[in-house]
Amino acid sequence: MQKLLIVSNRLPVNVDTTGDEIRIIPSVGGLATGMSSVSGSYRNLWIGWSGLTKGQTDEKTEKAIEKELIAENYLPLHLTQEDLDGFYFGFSNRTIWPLFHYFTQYVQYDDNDWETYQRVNRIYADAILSAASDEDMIWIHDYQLMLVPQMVKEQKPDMKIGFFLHIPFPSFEIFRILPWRKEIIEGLLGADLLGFHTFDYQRHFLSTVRRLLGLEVNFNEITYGHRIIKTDIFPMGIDYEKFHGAALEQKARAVKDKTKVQQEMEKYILTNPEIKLVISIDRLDYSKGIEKRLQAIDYFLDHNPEYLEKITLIMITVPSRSEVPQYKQMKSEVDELVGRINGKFGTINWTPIWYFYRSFPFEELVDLYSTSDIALVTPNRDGMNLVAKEFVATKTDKKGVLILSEMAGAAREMAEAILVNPNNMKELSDAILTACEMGVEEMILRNTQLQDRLQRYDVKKWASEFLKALTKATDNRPVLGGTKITPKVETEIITQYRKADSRILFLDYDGTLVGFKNNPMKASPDEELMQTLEALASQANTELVLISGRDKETFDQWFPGKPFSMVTEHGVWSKKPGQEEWKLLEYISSDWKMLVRPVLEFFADRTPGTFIEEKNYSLVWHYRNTDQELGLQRAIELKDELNSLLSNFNLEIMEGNKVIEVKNSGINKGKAAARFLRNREYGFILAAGDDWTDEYLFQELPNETISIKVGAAKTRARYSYADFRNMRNLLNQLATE
Ligand code: GDG
Repeated sequence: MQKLLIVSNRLPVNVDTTGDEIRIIPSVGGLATGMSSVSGSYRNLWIGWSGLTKGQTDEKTEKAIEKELIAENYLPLHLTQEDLDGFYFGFSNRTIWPLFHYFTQYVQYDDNDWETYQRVNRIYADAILSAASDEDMIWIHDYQLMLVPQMVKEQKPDMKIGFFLHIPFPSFEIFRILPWRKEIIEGLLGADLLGFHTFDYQRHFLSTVRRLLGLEVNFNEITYGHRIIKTDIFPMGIDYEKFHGAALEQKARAVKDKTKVQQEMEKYILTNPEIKLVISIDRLDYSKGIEKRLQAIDYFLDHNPEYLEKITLIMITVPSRSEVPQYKQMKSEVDELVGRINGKFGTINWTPIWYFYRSFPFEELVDLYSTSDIALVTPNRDGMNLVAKEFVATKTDKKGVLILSEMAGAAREMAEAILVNPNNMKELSDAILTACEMGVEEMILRNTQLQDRLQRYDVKKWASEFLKALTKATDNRPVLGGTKITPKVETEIITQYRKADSRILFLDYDGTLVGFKNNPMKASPDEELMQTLEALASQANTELVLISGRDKETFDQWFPGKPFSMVTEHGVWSKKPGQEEWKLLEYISSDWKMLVRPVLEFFADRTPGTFIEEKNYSLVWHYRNTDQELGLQRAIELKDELNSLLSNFNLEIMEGNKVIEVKNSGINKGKAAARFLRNREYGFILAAGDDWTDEYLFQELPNETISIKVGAAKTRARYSYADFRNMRNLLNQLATE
């Protein structure tokens, strides 16, 4: 049976070693529920930190804990206090968490933390590699483990790897601040499927990939070397039945069987029948907007004195990451604010805020939700926010109002809530007033729709949808271009080459033999390449043809008197070894340039970083050096404009790698190459190219040609390589006959 490996920072269990026996207590978070719901189809294994640090217990106990955990399908990782400090409290929670929640003022850049983050991510990756086989599915969770996908993919390219980010992915303008931004993105791109809560996070991620790595993105797919990586939106749901069911069951209980919290609340309501209970539950975290929420209550009471003694905020803040300085500071700020408001408005009979700094057991949590009239969920930023969803799920009579921040991912699906900007004090206060005065009919209408959706798309559905998408993304892994050249295929090509009595190689230049440079003139051949080309061309019965879109002047400058043929401007000119002059292969006119040049100039002028290159028979607009998104957008506009302008001319608009070239039609590399094959038989023909213009070459040459596409894209070529380095490696091998 196929295994599903779930990997998260922490295992969803608490290990209790205080008694005589080791007790494994499962924590009942949403993730664990979602995972257990899909476990029927797989053999599950959950990998994560056990919650105990190395040395916290003696070795014997550590072994015993490990045994117990493994028996329950948990693979515990052993982290030291130092690991945790750098990896968890450090890089994860002092760098990534504030950055991804737009708290740039809190972001700490610490090389040691980064080192530890990499080292600990490696521990997780190694655990996966040791526990999984090729056909298994790996689902990695969250911001603590962003390097793990790539670390695993490197070793096991066929493993099916999914990654889900539980927190927001920030806009590129924020993300680019990070010194290790490339490493993080490359780490994530090891996954086959990347999941986000909302469209915005996905959009930010794709834009980052495009801008930072210049990768091709089509809709929600990223082309990365030979691979296509999918991204998609999976808004995490809750265990609806569990919350709704518990609320129903607890309500039906006799008073004496109710929880203590419930009994107290009911007593309070009895003596204060007009009271509105407002619930607020979060981890104590600056992203949750707790201070602003308190200020809004202050503002509300100031401006709506009729609600004095008629509204109570039950505020639960759950201790969290108390080793991170900002959390400590926030704790004292919240303590002080609560004290001030209670001191300012409180009476003998009434305390405006009931404040708890601890967590509550599940049953009490459900009672707090279901008995409150209003939930105030106003984070500054929140990946999703499950509290908002849980509150609605417990409203078995559909009475209750959710006030929800627009900045929570949940707001995207919960339009029937009162949506607020958490920074707008007046709006927040007005929302509290609206909630207090909302009629029952309207509440029922809103909650019916909200509940329908929560019930349909619950956490089980979330988990199964993700896994379905991961299976789909990996089962028919799209093969881009031709067959990937494996070492075995490479050996076969080399053998064929050595056996052949006459051979010809057609090689494109830019992107095929050298990488792209911001300035095309800087892409001149290096020493090593020159030696390879000369060595190949000097072999007996071997013809080498450089076939490029470059102009002849550049090639003359770079390759003076070299022993190989050159074809320039996509087939307009050709020059054989030993010849002094270039030969015009096709007679053509370039009168059309007068018309096209001003259009290209107009685009170059309003797109910073782009420029025009003029060749004898073509004009080229280069947009590699501009902002990736702007460049693509302008390229679409330009093609549009040229198409309408040129319909009466015999011209062609060619899209190359970050270039748009206008040239006379009917001239192409394929036609030029075919001339070399006239009147001659070759036992071995190889053609390699990286862009669209090389497709003519692949199309025109005989079927037995070893055609190689360099880079990933649709192609007619038989084979493909990830990049120019692989191509050079093959040529080097051919050259050392
Ligand atoms: C991250 C993202 C995203 C809270 N107090 C008690 C208690 N809780 C439970 C709630 C809820 C969970 O904790 C909190 O989940 P949130 O979604 O609100 O927030 P984060 O912890 O920040 O989670 C977030 C989430 O991941 C999932 O992807 O939504 O945006 O930041 O389930 O019920 N549970 C109990 N007692 C408490 O006192 N029993």
